[in-house]
Amino acid sequence: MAEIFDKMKVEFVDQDESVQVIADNIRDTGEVPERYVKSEIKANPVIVDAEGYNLPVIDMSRLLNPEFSEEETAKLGGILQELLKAGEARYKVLDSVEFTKGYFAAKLEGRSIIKVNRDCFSRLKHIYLPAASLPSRTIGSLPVANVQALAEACNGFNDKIPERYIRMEARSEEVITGHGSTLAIPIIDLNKLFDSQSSEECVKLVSACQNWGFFQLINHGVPDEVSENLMNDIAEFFRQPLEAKKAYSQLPNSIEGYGQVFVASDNQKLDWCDRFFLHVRPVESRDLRFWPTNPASFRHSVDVYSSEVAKLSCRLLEFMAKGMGAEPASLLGMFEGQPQSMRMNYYPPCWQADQVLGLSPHSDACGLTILLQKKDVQGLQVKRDGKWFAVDALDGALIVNVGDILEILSNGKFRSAEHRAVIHQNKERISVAVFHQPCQDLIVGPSL
Ligand SMILES: O=C(O)CCC(=O)C(=O)O
Repeated sequence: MAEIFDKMKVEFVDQDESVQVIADNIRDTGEVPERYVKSEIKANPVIVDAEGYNLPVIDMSRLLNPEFSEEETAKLGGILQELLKAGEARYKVLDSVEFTKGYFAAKLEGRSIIKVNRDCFSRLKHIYLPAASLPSRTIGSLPVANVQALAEACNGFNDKIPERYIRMEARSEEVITGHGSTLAIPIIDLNKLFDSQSSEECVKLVSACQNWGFFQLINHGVPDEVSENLMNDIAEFFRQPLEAKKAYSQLPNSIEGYGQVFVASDNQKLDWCDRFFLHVRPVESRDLRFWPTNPASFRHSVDVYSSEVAKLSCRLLEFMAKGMGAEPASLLGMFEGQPQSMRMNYYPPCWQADQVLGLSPHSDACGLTILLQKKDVQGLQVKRDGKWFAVDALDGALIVNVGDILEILSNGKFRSAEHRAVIHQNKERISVAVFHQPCQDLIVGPSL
């Protein structure tokens, strides 16, 4: 061993004086020795005390406190997602035909195309939606029985519900109900969003879009009277005799008008629901053949409600753009002209309510949906972490959800959640979904 050390020679070359001594010299001479000058420091300026820039703060005591834990966990989840997300888009190129086929195929199997894409194609980058191939313009539905008439015919214990309506999954999947004060999906207050002093509501909005893809909106500015008029007119329309409603029946290869949607085969399971679908905006897209004249105020009520909700959707998109880290003007530009359609859903009661489904699980193909429902009868369920959560809608609140297009634009930061509707045993339920689509002929891909 000693021999090895004998052969080693350690030489200290160019040894500096201690840095403390050098610092003293610099103070005296003002000169920094060349070896200590690092030009990359100047080339990469460091931002100090930039206004508005802060590392996110997670409060451990809130995480542990049951009262705040959900909110703080959501915040933490958002931060982790941000970190994981950096890098390439999660969405691959899909042409419109593939998207349309995929949307309907997934829908028919009770799934959502975006979910299928999340699972199967890890890099869905763009979806091109040329005007001619918007799903609702090209895909019709096979005619099936009118559900309202069917429900009237089999409303007793001895009446058998036709097999095509029996949905075992309605009972077999876990449903979380009775959330008490938490009401399952978050509540967002539009007034607070506008209050520039309060960033808390914006954090809540982002967390709702990330974790649920759904929220209830209060103080939304749509006058109660406007919503009530619409709901009353829709209820009156559905109360008319079947023949009167059939005057507005869908035509082949279209889902506009009165009827059912997404029925593509004779042995497919069916929803316990009749629907009435209209293209509402831009105004030139309206096909008045489908716009009822009875009740007399129907057209006016749809028009007024649609314009209130269009304004609201712009406000929300602006906040959502900020929340997803995008330029509000660029996101709003994609929704310019406000393509908007309205689906009015009529769910008759069913004495075997736990064996039928009002609306199969799906996510919405649009950017943003705003849902109004008739007071007192709940039925919407939202999927999160493999479980269904029953939504207890607050009186007067609107329910807002992120659609597939916003999920893609946000590169997966916001979630387009699967949802479905269940049936009440002895009360009818009416809901009105207003879908906000991006402009036609637009290539949609992650904007982040
Ligand atoms: O009726 C509901 O609660 C849900 C309606 C819906 O999801 C739809 O029309 O797409």
